Amino acid sequence: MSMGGLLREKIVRSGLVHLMASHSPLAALLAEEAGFDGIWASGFEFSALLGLPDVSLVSMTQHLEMLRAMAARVSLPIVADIDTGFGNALNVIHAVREYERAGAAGIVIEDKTFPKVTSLIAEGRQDLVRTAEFQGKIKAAIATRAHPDFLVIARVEALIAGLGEAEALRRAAAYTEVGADMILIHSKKSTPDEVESFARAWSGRVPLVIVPTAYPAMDETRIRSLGKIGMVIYGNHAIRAAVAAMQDVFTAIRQDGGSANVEGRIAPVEEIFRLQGMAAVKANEARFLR
Ligand code: SPV
Ligand code: MG
Repeated sequence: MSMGGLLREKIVRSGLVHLMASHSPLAALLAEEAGFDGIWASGFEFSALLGLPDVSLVSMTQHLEMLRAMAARVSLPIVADIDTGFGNALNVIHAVREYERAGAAGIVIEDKTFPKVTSLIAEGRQDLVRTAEFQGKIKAAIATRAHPDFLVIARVEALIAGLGEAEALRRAAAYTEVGADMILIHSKKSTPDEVESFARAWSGRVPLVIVPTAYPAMDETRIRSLGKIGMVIYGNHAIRAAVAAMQDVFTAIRQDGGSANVEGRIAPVEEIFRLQGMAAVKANEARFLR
């Protein structure tokens, strides 16, 4: 079964799949071990990993290379965050070919203008493309995918842009009309109300995807109770966890003049060996190096 098929099957079987953002194969591996259903190849996380803002600076090639490296280390389906699709519908055609070949289960493409500005920033410049132009991008993605199970998820940024629920619903319906498999409705409100209201008003023709970063009160019980959401993405928790842990440990080492005090709260080196697959290295040494 294709990765897209695997993810679709999980959605049908459990009603709701949980994806964790990853910026590296190691993060993806940890998400897999923690029991997530899939990986979100987040543009925000990968930009942050490179020390860059999430404003269309990272190239498709750079992102693809990381996605391939992740796909080589985990067996979970990976949904690629391809931002605006790197240009117009012609760029989307190229991107879909490349991401599907790289092993992605699907893509999320957002209806902002290129270059985009990260969604959760306060007072960000959030310009959207015309609905018809974005429909063209969705159609291009669908016409290009080699396997019909490859998920084409349309991301509606109307709430992020402050255009209101009616415009968000209108765009979501227009994207579904041309074949989008799911609608990602994004919100940066600090409570779930905006997304819950959208979900209640949504026809339910295709399932919704949400990224409850700004409104963490939206837990899985609350998500399931709406009956319209098929995928939840924890959009930046890997990089935020990593940053908080590194800041804590780096500061302590400088303050304490050594690393003795942090030993108990960092992973033992044996744990890193395990994640790196050193057991297989040892077994192969015994088998082949004699
Ligand atoms: C990402 O993780 O890159 C996303 C989600 O697109 S957000 O940063 O909330 O826009
Ligand atoms: Mg993104």
